[in-house]
Amino acid sequence: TDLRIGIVGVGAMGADHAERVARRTAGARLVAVSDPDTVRAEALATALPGDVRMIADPLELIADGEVDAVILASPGFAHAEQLFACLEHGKPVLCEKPLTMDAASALRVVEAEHKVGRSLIQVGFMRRFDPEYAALKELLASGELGRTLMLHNVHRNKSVAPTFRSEMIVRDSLVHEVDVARWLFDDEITRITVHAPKPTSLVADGVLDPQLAVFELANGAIADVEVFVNFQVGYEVRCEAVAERGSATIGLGSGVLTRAAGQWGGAMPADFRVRFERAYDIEVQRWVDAAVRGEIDGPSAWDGYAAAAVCEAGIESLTTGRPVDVDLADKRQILG
Ligand code: ISE
Repeated sequence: TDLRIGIVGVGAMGADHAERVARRTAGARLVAVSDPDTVRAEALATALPGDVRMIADPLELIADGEVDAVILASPGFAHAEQLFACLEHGKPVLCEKPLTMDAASALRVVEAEHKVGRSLIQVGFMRRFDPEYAALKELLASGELGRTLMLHNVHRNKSVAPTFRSEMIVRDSLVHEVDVARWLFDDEITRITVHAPKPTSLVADGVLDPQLAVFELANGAIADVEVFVNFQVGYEVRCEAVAERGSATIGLGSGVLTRAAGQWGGAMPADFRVRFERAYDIEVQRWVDAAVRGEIDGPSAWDGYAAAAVCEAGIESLTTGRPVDVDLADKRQILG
């Protein structure tokens, strides 16, 4: 029997996941959607195949007896309460990033899950499922290039909503590279510095876009990230890992690269739903398969917490201009 899934929040990402679950995830069935914009949710429920109910109240959807598992694609500020509800009802949940808005609330989520005694929370750091990132991880882990010394990352959006201010750029965009760095190095980030040049003239006063972040890892490695969410051209995510005996770059062109008439290049995707479509498909399929077994198969609540702790320090660095040490709880003390 199919895993019956309810989706909370059907904005861009939630609607994309709704399509995915309803049409192309094996062993899963979309049974309910929820959104403060009930008209939008109702329209989506009607348009999708199968019997999809619109349940206005997200907590009601989570508690619903017909919902076996939940995808949270609501805004970050709504996550904490909804995650606690999923834990209370013992429901597996794939939670889009950020896990919560700050380190303290994220740690409370980790502790509450630990009390339940089962891994119910997986965080939507989908890059880990992107075939290019996965190949990069495998190459680095093989040791073929020696020890990895540095990462250079570029993360650009075509544009974002005006509500996407400086802190959101850290918490909602840069957070992906926080996870990528922790994952590729299999280590924690101990210090972060976030610089900002004079902003692009295309954002409102006070918005620091682009930003340039530097992460220092416990093992002595360093990662830098340019994050620029109003790049205008298209969506672009690149990562170059520099190791002792070579470097490896991914994200150079997710389509056909042409060389002609003294130029080279190709098309650029408009946003992450296009660039990471395969990653999201794999992420959701593996989450569904694991949920049926009562497990998770991807970034854990701890990973979401660790990222929140780095982002919180990053926001402080962005405002002070100084490096900020990351205050991370002792994993063994929390999880035993
Ligand atoms: C968006 O919320 C995402 O999560 C995307 O993956 C990221 O690239 C983008 O910058 C965010 O706006």
